[in-house]
Amino acid sequence: MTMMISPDAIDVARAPVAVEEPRPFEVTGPRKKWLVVQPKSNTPLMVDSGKVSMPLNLLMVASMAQSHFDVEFLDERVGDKVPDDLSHYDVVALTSRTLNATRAYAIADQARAQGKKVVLGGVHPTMLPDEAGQHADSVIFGEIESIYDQLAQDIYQGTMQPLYKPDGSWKQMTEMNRPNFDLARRSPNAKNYSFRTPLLATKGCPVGCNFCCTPRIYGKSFRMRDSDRVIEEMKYHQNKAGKEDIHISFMDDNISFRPAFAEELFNAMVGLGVKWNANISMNFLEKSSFAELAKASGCEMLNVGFESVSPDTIKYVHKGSNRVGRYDEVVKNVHDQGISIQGYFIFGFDTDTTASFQHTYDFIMKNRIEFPVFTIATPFPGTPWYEEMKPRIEQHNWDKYDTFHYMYEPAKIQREEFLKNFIKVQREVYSWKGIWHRMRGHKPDWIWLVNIAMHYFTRRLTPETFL
Ligand code: B12
Ligand code: SF4
Repeated sequence: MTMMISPDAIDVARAPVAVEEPRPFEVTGPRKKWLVVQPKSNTPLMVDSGKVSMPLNLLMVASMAQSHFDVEFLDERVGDKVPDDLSHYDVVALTSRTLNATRAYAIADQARAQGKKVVLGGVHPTMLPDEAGQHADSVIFGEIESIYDQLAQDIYQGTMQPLYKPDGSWKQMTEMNRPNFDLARRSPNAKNYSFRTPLLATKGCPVGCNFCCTPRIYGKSFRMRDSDRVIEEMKYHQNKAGKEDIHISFMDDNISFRPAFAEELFNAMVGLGVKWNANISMNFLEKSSFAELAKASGCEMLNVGFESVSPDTIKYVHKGSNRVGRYDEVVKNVHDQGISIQGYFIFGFDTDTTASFQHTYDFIMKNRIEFPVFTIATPFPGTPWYEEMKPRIEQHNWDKYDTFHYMYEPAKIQREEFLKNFIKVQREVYSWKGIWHRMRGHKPDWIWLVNIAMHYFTRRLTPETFL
């Protein structure tokens, strides 16, 4: 029996449990070959261009598959090409978010036309397994770790099932091994990966925002690795890079959800010499001591989902972790430690009015947010919010589900007015004057470069960009 945890058994999950493990499945004949692909989206915007982050989710899939299969890894976003002739492979395994689902399906159809077995996983197939099932032999719900043994065995025995879905429980993260980054690094296009090393310490976020896929996939579960395993992984990457000063990007949904774990991990990182950034819940930053510990452990930037400066909108999206009245204090706590903020702001909820743009602009300028990101409210398929908004949604092409396209008309702003203001707020925040106001005194680093790139990008925006 594989060790599984139920969502409510979080603390138990970290304790050693003595169970009799089954003999792992062993390959007796020739090893089958997997082609593992990260498809590039067809979105016209910046999302998949420039330096991209190494896809940790797919590397975990590929690393796991290596125990039973020969694996080749391709990432279309860096310039790797999927061959027309797939005769070399037995299985084509693809990951997909909504914005690259169309491309993932095209590759899947190509593979199946050549008689290959296709496995589809990732957020979009998880949210829409029936749709994905039309292009795949097997769809994986959630993560590969929780169903891998069965999948590997079924592929060899020719008994692949249409859907692999753990029955309400997920595998412990304490068993998670370090993914094999060499699978991606050996690509001739690997120079197009960002210098940041993706790493995972926890998974899940039970906050329950209605626009987010995470609670729909992982429910109320929040799992943690052993902090010493995370530190070991950081040291491995330091050794590999031949220097201490590496940049880690945590891929966690919300690294601070269990404060005691975050504190344990960050304390263990003090003195290690890494720099890091992570998604984090604002309520945790209301205490100045957390920002102090984050700084001591090497934090250079926190990714904060402010989402909106309107309490009505925060209520509308069910983001219980955000208290608008505490925003200024949270920013101050972070900035007092010299940590930068990548702040996410969403426009287009039914609670928004034209004034929301001005209020957001005022907040950003007053608090000198270094790296503001503006997106358009996007109901992702599979969320209850999508079902609610469905009759009003104007975009039915998955390529446009990149959070930069106009999805529906908000209740209190008409389309023209919305797009005009959406462009205006971005242009003003990223005008030379706006950049100088927010960034003066900030050391010369890549965040300056992002601001300069955003200046030129925002000059090119027109209402049509978002349609
Ligand atoms: C970290 C993160 C990012 C990082 C990604 C870095 C990277 N290296 O991948 C950054 C900041 C760059 C990013 C960008 C964006 N993101 Co993001 N991101 C996340 C986040 C918080 C975690 C993803 C992650 O890597 N988790 C860690 C991995 C190890 O866990 P996992 O994803 O569960 O992976 C397992 C399964 O997915 C499964 N699996 C995955 N693929 C496959 C394939 C096969 C064959 C199999 C068998 C299994 C399998 O096994 C994996 C291993 O355990 C998710 C939330 C979430 N929980 O999904 C949002 C999320 C994926 N992002 C989202 C969005 C919208 C975006 C952006 C469009 C935002 C924007 N406007 O810029 C861009 C799109 C970028 C792109 N080209 O895809 C949405 C996607 C919604 C959707 N339906 O598509 C999510 C779900 C958040 C949300 N709002 O709900 N993101
Ligand atoms: S806090 Fe972030 S990760 Fe958690 S449910 Fe809300 S949007 Fe998703």
